[in-house]
Amino acid sequence: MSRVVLVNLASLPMPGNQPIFPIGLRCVQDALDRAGHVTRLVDFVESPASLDDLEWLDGRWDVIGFTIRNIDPIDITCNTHVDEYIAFADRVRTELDRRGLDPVLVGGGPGFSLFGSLLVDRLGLDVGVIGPGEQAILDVANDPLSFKGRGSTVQGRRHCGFLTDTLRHPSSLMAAYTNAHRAMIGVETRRKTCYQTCGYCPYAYIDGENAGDLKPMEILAEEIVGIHRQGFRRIFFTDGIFNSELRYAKEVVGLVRELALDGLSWSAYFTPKPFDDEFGEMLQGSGVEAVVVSPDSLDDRVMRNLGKSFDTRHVLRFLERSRKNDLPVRVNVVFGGPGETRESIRNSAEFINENLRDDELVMHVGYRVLPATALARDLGMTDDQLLYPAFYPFDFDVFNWVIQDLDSRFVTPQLMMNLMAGRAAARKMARVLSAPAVTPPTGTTFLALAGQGGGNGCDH
Ligand code: B12
Ligand code: SF4
Repeated sequence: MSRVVLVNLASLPMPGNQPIFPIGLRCVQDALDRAGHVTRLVDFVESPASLDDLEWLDGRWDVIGFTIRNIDPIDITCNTHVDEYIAFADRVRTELDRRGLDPVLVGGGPGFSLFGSLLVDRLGLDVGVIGPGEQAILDVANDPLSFKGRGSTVQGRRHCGFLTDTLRHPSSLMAAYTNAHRAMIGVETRRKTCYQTCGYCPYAYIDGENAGDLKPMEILAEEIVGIHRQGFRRIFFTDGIFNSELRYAKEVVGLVRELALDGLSWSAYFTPKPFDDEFGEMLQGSGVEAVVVSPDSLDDRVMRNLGKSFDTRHVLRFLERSRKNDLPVRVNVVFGGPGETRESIRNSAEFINENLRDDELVMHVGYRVLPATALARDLGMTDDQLLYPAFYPFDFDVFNWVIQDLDSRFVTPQLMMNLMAGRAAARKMARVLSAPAVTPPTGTTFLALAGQGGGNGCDH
């Protein structure tokens, strides 16, 4: 039996951070608890004082686990969170030295997984876990000393408990997060890597090896009812794509409808394909708050460049079905992708002007390049160069073209804020030093963007 303290670094007060309920860390803690280890979860939203006094360090822990959810801030104009994580880890290590304590330090989480080796090094950790954490943390807890001083990462593995164990979160932690305005909690339904291959997306890498496990409906029902009982009214199903397996997605929607929990609403990332009439009809009245799709561009050539497995015809059909069933739709578009030109912006804007209602467009400019993606490979950039936000090179005129081409009804204060944030982030970035492996379309003056600052325009 080991003593393990788990620290939610996503709850640190940092510019551009809005902490959300730490479900990943709770999965890890639940696995440890069930195996008989002694655990404590430290969350600075739940107990802000723990940040100042670090009293939890006195617990004679064998293992300290840190979760890093986001590398990049929500606000594109804020700098990275990495410096705050490094400073906090330094502080913890200094305090441990002062107390003569030497537990094994472990890192994990989705943001951490993207830059595992770099972060092990920069945070001075003993070991980092890439992907699902339950089995790996059990390995560490079962024999902490064998992980001391490794300075490397291990790959997470499939966790069978996902199929059998109901997650029941502690009331005090739940209460800390239900207090937030319009609080939303994540719920996992599947452990399955997304089958699509969007060029900017690292999900397959983050999710790691998994057997495509689908959570049984009775366990999902217990989790949702428990969450509702503790006061949450909004849930987000955390799948890469909620409806990539339509049959299972229909079961989940059927379950939410059947539970009919008072005031409960939900959302998720959807794809326009597969999406049939029956699914559209089921969604109506299910409490779905937003059917979010991410074509990212509405120009077929750029969509192909991005690696999308559907085109504008599928988006049109999806919109028709949504209209028929009165579904609240959100369409994510990120201008400035590979091969974006004056003409492709015009095509996308035309599609938007003709087919979207005023409140349906969510728009950003600039693709944050992440490790283990096709964009990173195209640019030949190393993880080191990507740790501080770097954008895929795009023509700076994109900002003007978007304003020129979109109907004025879309040029809202929110859209202007996104554009200004994108511009501000872009200005802060330096020229890429190494010559990118991509050839920009002729006739465009590309600004090569990399270096400190910025953020990601796209979270899916
Ligand atoms: C669902 C989701 C959302 C939902 C969250 C809903 C909610 N209330 O929970 C919404 C849409 C709100 C969202 C928003 C954002 N997101 Co998001 N999101 C995701 C997504 C798809 C799944 C995350 C998830 O909950 N998974 C399920 C849980 C159970 O898994 P997990 O957290 O990964 O935990 C497992 C392991 O990581 C590991 N683990 C976790 N902690 C620890 C600790 C230790 C010690 C160990 C050993 C292991 C370990 O074990 C866990 C169990 O197996 C991921 C992509 C992905 N595939 O992971 C992006 C992702 C996490 N998001 C990301 C980003 C950037 C954002 C935003 C900043 C985007 C924006 N600009 O607005 C915001 C920030 C939100 C916030 N306030 O923090 C990035 C983070 C990396 C980065 N680039 O910084 C990701 C990775 C996507 C990407 N672009 O690559 N997001
Ligand atoms: S962006 Fe969405 S659809 Fe594309 S690969 Fe990633 S999870 Fe799959």
